[in-house]
Amino acid sequence: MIALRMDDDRDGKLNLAEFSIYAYDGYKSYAEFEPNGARVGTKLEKFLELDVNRDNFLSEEELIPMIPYLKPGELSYARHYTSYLIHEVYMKIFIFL
Ligand SMILES: [Ca+2]
Ligand SMILES: [Ca+2]
Repeated sequence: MIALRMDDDRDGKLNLAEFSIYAYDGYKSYAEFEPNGARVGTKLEKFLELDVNRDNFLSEEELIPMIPYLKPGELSYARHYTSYLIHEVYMKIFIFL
């Protein structure tokens, strides 16, 4: 879904260049207007923060925190989808405990 629109080299993931071009600017312009003003990190800081498995690429799963910034028109959908995924993760954690 989201990654594919931004995935210039079509490897299914975003590298730092693709992230910078397609995701970071949108993130930055929205994040700067957030009322509870979290600090807006640099491209590299944000990229490394999102790259949970440290393979230097962002998968669709790793881009989930960016969805509200990437698709503002679909914010309610994104929120719903994210809370669904969070629920799924909690259920898996619960099962493994
Ligand atoms: Ca790519
Ligand atoms: Ca990664």
